[in-house]
Amino acid sequence: MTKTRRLRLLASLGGALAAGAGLGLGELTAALAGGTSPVVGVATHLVDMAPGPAKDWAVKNLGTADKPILIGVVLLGVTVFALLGGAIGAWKPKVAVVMTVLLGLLAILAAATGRTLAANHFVQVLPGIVTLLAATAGIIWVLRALNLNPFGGGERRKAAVAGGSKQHASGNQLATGRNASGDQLTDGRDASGNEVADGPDASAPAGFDRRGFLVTTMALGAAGVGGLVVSRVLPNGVSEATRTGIKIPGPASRAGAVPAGVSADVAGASRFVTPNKQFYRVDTLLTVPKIDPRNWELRVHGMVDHDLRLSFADLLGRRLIERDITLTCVSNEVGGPYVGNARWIGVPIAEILREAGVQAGADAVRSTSVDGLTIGTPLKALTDGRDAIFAVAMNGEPLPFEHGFPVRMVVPGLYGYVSATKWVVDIEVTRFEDFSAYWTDRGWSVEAPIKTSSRIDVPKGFAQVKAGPAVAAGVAWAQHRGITKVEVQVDDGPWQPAELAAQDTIDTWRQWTFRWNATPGNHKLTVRATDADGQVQTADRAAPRPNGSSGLHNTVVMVE
Ligand SMILES: Nc1nc2c(c(=O)[nH]1)N[C@H]1C(S)=C(S)[C@@H](COP(=O)(O)O)O[C@H]1N2
Ligand SMILES: [Mo]
Repeated sequence: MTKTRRLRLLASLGGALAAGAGLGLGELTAALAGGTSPVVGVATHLVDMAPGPAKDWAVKNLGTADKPILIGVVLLGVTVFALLGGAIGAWKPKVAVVMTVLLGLLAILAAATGRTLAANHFVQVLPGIVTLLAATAGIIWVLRALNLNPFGGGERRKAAVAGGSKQHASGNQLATGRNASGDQLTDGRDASGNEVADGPDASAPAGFDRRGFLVTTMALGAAGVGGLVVSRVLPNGVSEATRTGIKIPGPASRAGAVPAGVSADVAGASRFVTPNKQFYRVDTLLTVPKIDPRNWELRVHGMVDHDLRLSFADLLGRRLIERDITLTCVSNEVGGPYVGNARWIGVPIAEILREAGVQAGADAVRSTSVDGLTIGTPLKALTDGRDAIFAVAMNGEPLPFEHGFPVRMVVPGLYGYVSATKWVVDIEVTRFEDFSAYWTDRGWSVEAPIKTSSRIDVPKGFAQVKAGPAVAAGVAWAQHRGITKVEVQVDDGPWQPAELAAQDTIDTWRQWTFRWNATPGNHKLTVRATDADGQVQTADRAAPRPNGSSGLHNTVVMVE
């Protein structure tokens, strides 16, 4: 390996370690003091900036895995940039420093312009500042250890060259233990007199402080890894024990007993109640907030007669209702998984709005999550008598962190992105013409009632089925209208009624089963639902954007 290549290699390694130290200490600061984690801050901007189709693709193809993947992409980007910066530094040390400063500035910028709400703006950007300072000090340290003085003006350079000859000796000393490669290094340096003549920054002085470099890189590595590890083990927000330890008072109004026969008794069919652990999750957050309910507060303001501030205890002290409500994501493709049904407990939103006194002319509620994300909901959907709630419990436990602990909105009949604000902290009564919300800024419709839909759960696509009597099963949903009919078509045959499981409420999905006589060969099963308004699910295909997918789900089975 030539001396120049070797130097470049060491410098790029040092560059990456300097950036790593910056990030590690930045993460540590974020964990200790709060503020925006540099990596998460930048990744969140990528989420927000991602063009609609890219985001749709990620939601569809990566699901929840898009979050770790995104973090990985940011880390990879930083690593490549820092390796490159270091390598350039072997030739132009100043540029390496500038590149490192830019990296730090990016972290600060991401924190300063992120949508996170922080009372203290300095704390918000503090992790970014630490990242900038630590990474910059790190790269300067690395360059110095390699005898590449980034601030090498005339005088300094002379000093460095002089230092270099001193190190020439030490290099040789080491070389005795290491033989040829040390010599190579010094030899190469002597031979590269040409380079020195090339320009002021090309002056890589002879020899370098091997030991110093080793110490530097080890210290930087330790800072990076240590910061990262400690930041991960430090308690972040309240614990799982605190969450599960919360006692939700018994609701004043119980949900009706789930009717016997709500489930399609077929293996592989969706269960009527989706267990929390299996409940789909869609949000833009890279780290799940773990809000301390003792610090949580809901602000109600805007076009109201009285502003309200409600604590979590205030909320639990109010009249609670328990309801079964099926949630659906607008991003769900025909036949997709982003639908789930749970038993919720919460406070009717209408009662809180009544207490605040909604003023004439308002037509919307703008809700804000702890991370600054906003959602716009038609005021009417919150006050027309349906069971729109500030939910505090899901399937018999306090809301899981992922699903909005300690409080989220749940509104029957509307897609989640216009109604189901998780980690909600602020409610503003307003007018649609006066604001735009997070998703509507990204090309989704302002209002979005759920489209009547149905899905085949079994058989799965291309399942092998024995000829003879066979059964298909699935779910259908048209929240707040209710499902009255489900039909299945075999190949191009007539639409035949499926058997409907009992209806729980019009706000929940409904299971169906279909018995048919399977004959050998490939067959296509197609399903369609009819809602209580008499609307038959449309066969017209539409993509999820801008207001929900449509079209009929089908599945092909192989009968033997
Ligand atoms: N704070 C916050 N709330 C949010 C979202 C979000 O990105 N951030 N996504 C919404 C969307 S698009 C849906 S479909 C539902 C999903 O709720 P779940 O993750 O509990 O299933 O939450 C809604 N609430
Ligand atoms: Mo959604």
